[in-house]
Amino acid sequence: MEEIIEVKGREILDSRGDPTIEVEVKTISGSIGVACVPSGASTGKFEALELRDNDERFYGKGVLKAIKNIELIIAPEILGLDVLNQEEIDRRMIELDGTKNKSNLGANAILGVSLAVSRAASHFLDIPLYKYIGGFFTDTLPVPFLNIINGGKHAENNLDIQEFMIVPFGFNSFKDAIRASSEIYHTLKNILKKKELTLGVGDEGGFSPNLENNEEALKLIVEAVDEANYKLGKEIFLALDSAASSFHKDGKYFFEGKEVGSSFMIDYYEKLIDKYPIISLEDPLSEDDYEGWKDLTKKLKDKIFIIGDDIFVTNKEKLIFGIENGIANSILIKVNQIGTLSETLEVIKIAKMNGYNYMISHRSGETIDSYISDLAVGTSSLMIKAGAPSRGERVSKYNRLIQIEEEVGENKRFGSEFLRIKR
Ligand code: 2PG
Ligand code: MG
Repeated sequence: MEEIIEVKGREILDSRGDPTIEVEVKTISGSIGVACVPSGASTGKFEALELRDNDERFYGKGVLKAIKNIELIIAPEILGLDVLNQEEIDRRMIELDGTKNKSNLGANAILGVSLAVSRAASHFLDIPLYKYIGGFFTDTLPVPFLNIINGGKHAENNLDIQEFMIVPFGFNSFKDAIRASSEIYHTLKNILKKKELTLGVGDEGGFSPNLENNEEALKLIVEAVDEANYKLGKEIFLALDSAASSFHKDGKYFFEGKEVGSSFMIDYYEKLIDKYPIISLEDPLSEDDYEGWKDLTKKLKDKIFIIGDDIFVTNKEKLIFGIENGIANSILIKVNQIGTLSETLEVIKIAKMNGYNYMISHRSGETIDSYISDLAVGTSSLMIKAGAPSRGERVSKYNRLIQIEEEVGENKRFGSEFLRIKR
């Protein structure tokens, strides 16, 4: 038993310069856990609610109400509880809030406390966070998905698809995978420069040029991989997050200047994956387009990871609905979509039990907190995405994984699960 004696919240800035919450939890013998809350831009309709002040400060984006909820409502309820009892603490916060989407206290308030509690617990036990989450034998590093060209709501350019990622899994270690990614990123920069395209970046650190169409982004990446002397389809694969809800309205997709239906989009993706070594499609269709998702899943489920983000919002009921209806074969995991560590772990367990893969993910608005890196190792996740190999709030995640790899030792299993996928 290790009593919680203090819970404090403070308003800090995230990578977009908007306010977010940092929480500090202290225990009786002096262990401290600090955690920061991320924030999305292309958010799913059914995500847990991020409580904002909506007043004149920060153009309405202040989080003082959520901090007040932490200090005046949550703290009195959990002071004196055992910091090691994560489930009980999370359950109490969920009950205190009393709503389905945490709109009363704010999912940002609840999540900050939940994550900080787990960190304080790991410090008290003097073990790394990934071991606290996953047990003593967790030792597998996830394959990183690095978003090197940004579009959609994350950039001011004309690309409809939000994320164009490289997936370096043909390497012996995480460290080597990151080295390759960084070299490709810099080669891509040179290519853009030569073509007199902008070198400006989007929210996740990837370049954000205006291009003729979405496929051009893939062509540029292919060129960069080649010029950096890596083997496409062997060492480096590709992945997309379309975030398709953001270009879908009234049952239609507004894609590359045309108004099209889901069958057009499915054809488009089928052609792309025939042409390029694409290993996953995230949110290829809108969160409302269930029939389209079923169709696409039937056609592509044995070839690639089909990852549900906005359609599942890290929510148990939504995932179960998806499993029962043949929607996707993988789920994106974002802690702030659901709001507590315990519920996040429960969703991952359901995915595992049903043969769904899962990818741990950052948000487009981040801080330097690398919690998700420990979460990925702690849950033995095959995959993590944390943006480009550039900018502090992105590289903090990759750098933490480099540290963890050093601790657990390089591991032959790095990326090996991917090899099971037939292409
Ligand atoms: C996504 C995420 C993270 P956002 O769509 O997967 O890349 O973006 O945080 O804006 O929802
Ligand atoms: Mg997404």
